Amino acid sequence: MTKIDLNQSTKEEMSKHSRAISSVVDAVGDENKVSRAIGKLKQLQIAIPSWALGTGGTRFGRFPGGGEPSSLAQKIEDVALLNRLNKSSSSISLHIPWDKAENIEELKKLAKSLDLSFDAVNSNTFQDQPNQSYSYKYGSLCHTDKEVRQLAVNHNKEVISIGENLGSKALTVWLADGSIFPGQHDFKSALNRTLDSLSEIYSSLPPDWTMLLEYKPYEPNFYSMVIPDWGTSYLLVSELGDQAKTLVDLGHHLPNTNIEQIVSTLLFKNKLGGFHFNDSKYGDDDITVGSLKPYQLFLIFCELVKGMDDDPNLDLSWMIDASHNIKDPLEDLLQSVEAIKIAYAQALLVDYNELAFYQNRNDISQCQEILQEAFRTDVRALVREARLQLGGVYDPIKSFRENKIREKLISERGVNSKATGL
Ligand SMILES: [Mn+2]
Repeated sequence: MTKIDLNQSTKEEMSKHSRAISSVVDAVGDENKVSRAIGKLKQLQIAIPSWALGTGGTRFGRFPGGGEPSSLAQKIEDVALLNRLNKSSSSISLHIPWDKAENIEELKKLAKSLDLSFDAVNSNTFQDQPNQSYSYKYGSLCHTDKEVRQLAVNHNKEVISIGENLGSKALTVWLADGSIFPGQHDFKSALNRTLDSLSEIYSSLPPDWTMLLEYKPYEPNFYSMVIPDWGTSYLLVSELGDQAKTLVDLGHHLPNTNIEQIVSTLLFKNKLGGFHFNDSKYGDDDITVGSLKPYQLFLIFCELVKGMDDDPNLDLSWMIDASHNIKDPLEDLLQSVEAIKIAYAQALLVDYNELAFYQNRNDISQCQEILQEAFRTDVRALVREARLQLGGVYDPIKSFRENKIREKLISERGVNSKATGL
């Protein structure tokens, strides 16, 4: 890997930064609250999925940029670069079989040398692999044919054992299973078969692992999905046991769904397992986190902050799940991580006792004032301070450009990319 040195922050940047910190302290009026927020921001690490490091695409086309990783080792190196810049991306989430590697010990060594760990492992039963004995054309865990279901179950078990070797602690399951036409599925039987298959996978879960179950209302199936919503995921994870939790992918909702309320309900029943962050206007658009609906992201984080305050042992899995069709993937990931941290910082500024006081008096205007006061506070200096304290850079995107990181990757890896995944 090319050695990349990063510029130090300039004097001007640092003095601008200290003025910005003072102005946040002024606006918040409580220095302890600000220090506490910086401390919490330093702890939040967001996993980077291996498939987000290359340029994505749509079913119509793909327009790759240069210097994309063409091996798992290069993907790990890219995550290490992100982490050097923002100090908040210290783990990578692998997707099997896209990231299946022969040389696991070497990859573990590489990750360790770069201070990275392996986050949740993701199974894939939404596409057929070369020479696969049965097809997932009509579904996987829900399939009418026992042999297809067994193939999908065994794949998930294999993903768990790969993850165990890597030091992962969670399996994420997203099922494309569903039907395209009315009458194609008997809903109850398809759900029942899915539960049976998931139970078999769950029984192979190591005792310190979590199974994260996603949901999605449509796509690739357009009439019905076997797990279309949080309620169905909740039903399944409740049946499975304590180690199974629901995973909320922000893009897996119909437009205008109140995601923060879903988060609160799952927290209430201790069934929230984690997040896939992205943003969307219509469906699973997978665009940069916070680029469209930053207020929604803030409201979600308000529920999370309350949940984490109620249960300090709450262990959630945080990952970006976005696709970058026309942006530099690394810049896009830096922007996404920054947006998550900004929303978290704003949510940390809310005084929830004060909010509860006004909620109990039904003083709705004051409730809105409290939330919007926090949302409208410019907290970027807090995010920056947390990053600088951890040894990250002043401005990740600026650093990425000034240090010509993409140009260096292109000269090392070439212009033509063989990146996998969407
Ligand atoms: Mn997802």
